[in-house]
Amino acid sequence: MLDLAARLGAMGAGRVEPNPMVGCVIAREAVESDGAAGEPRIIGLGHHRVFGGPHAEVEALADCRARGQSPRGATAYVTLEPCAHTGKTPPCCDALIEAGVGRVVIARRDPNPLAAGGAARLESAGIRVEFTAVSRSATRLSDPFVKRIRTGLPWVIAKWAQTIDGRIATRTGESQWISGERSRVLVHRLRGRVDAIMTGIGTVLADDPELTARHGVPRRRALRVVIDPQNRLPRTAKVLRTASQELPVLHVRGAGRDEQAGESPGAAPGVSVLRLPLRNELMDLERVLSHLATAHRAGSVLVESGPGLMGGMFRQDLIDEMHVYVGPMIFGDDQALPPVRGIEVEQLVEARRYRLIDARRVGDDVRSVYRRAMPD
Ligand code: AOF
Ligand code: ZN
Repeated sequence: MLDLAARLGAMGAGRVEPNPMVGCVIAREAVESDGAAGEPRIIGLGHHRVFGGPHAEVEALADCRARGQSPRGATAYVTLEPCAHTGKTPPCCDALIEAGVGRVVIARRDPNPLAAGGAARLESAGIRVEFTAVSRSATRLSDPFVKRIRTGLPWVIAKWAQTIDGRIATRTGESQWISGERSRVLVHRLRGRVDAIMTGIGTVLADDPELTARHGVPRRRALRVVIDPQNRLPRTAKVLRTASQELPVLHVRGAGRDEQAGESPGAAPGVSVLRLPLRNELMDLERVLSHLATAHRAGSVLVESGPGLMGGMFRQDLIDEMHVYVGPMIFGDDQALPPVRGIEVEQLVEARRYRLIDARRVGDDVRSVYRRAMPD
């Protein structure tokens, strides 16, 4: 039931953030004629659809009623602890209490101090409450939200396409296309769900990408961010030429000796410049992320870059999730570009480790999704 709730909740991706994706299933435990517990029967489904809209629990209760079913005595399975606060909507725990549900099964506690406490309130109303980690997908669904509440940083997804032997471009920098068309459609969809898309100056100089979502209707418009410590971004770059109020660009560059750190409007409409002090010619990437969170309310950032910036992100341990596309080809050239560079590893114990969340075939490619393990 929680797996199903997680699948429902995930449908809110790109529409609900910075609030959590949340799914809810209401089911009634059937009792067989001999008194034994039968298969639970689903009587209501709901998920948080849009930022500011009704929460998952309220949607699921409404679905019960629309089906002519009473939630009285039934079990609500929710991916996140029902809220106890009046935010943009009234508290979900009160809605569940009023509806008379008998039991609430929850995948994760709400880390948001403003909304937490729902479980205790349900219990004091006589409802049985169980927390469980049995459904990994239900627990993981709120990882981005939990990270933001705990650290103030956005959820960071790295994406790249590589050959079977792990290269993202030939020695001359050619990379179009290692992955197939269907993979690229998925990437455009992902671009349409994040708040910022970040790349490095190397990629801009080599590929001149536009970094926009060009498949279907994007759910949100990402701020395009170019990390350019030495201020080499040419005026003619496509990211700048396509910049507008609706499709903004943030040019992040090193602050000169007597320049102040901070963001200011750039030369063209839709372009702003963030100046940050460099340390050994390098940018403090965590500072960029926290700037994106505070000044641009970014809850999610997609990094699509070459090995240099990617290496910096991994070195500073800033990547939460990876989407790796493997196209069916081999270069066998050690001068070809790797996805990540600049980290020294002598022994396996030093390797950064991730969990495989999903692997699937996409046309002739394989897409693997990895995540860093999150503390509960
Ligand atoms: C959601 N959707 O399904 C649940 C949430 O500002 P509000 O009123 O929408 O409340 C947002 C908070 O409510 C959020 O930070 C989280 O702590 C809690 N639960 N939020 O957006 C939901 N169940
Ligand atoms: Zn709620």
